[in-house]
Amino acid sequence: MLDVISIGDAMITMNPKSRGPLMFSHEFERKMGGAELNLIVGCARLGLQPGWISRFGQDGFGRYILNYMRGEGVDVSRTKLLENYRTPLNIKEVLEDGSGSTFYYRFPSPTEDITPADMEENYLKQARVFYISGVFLSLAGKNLDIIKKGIQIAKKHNRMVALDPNIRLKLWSREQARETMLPILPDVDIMMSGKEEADLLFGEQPDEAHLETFGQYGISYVALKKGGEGASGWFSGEGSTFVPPESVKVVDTVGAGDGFNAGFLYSILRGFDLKRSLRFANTVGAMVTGVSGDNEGLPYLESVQTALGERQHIER
Ligand code: KDG
Repeated sequence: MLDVISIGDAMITMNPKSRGPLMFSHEFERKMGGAELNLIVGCARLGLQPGWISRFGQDGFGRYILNYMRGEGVDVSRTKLLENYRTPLNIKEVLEDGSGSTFYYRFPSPTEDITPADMEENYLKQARVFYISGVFLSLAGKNLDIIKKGIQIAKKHNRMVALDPNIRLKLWSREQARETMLPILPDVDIMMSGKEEADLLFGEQPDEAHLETFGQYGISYVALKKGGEGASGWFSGEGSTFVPPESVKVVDTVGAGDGFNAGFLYSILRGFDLKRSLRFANTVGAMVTGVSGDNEGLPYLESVQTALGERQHIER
């Protein structure tokens, strides 16, 4: 039995070793990223059993990602290395003030190889949650049919569907994101959205209004992520609440939302109430920001429990 299954691509991430314009960045650290990859690693580190449907180039980068994910305990039986593709790249620019940009070299994506037939009923029905990220939906129009098949199987077997809109405006427009995602919201059970993404979907409105809008789609568990400003949430039957941010020395915010999602899914699967779920998820997200890289800071369960004061840290 698996806890969470997700589908998406993976990228080798090149992080510049020094700050400044990309044109003058001569040395990079090779890391890896991808919203779904980060989520899957986050779930594994918390002790959930995740499975991943993906494709990589049959090259050293693809092998590195595959071996790493296998080492984290992810079920990689539905991933493939493909001879005709190269593993995508994500090259980062970090300016002196810490702001930055990301440059994708991710097309053709090896995930083009995935078709609805790869959404195997016998596999998907094993997981309690089918996790969808807007990133996979944005890579190709045809990915919507793949996701719809996954949703159909999940619903047939009474599994939960989770969504993070994860809107990347370098990959598609706000209108495309809305047209693609709004129709699937009635099938979503768990929504984890950044405040800015909710604004892109529904127009700018206060947190409470966003929570209510998601609730009107019949979504039972909602989190609205606000980064350094905390998070709001709503559980059907519990109402809404807000939790303040955790204090942390921020090194790199990329991947924090995926970490939050892993913590939120963990909390729902363990039956935590809304406040505890938001606090747990916020803590995981905050811990990601304390380490450079998109997923290196994803914590193991003991570290989260220690940070929450539920476990004592014994140094030696
Ligand atoms: O959520 C973090 C991801 O966005 C990052 O790891 C890679 O930019 C990325 C993407 O598009 O998946």
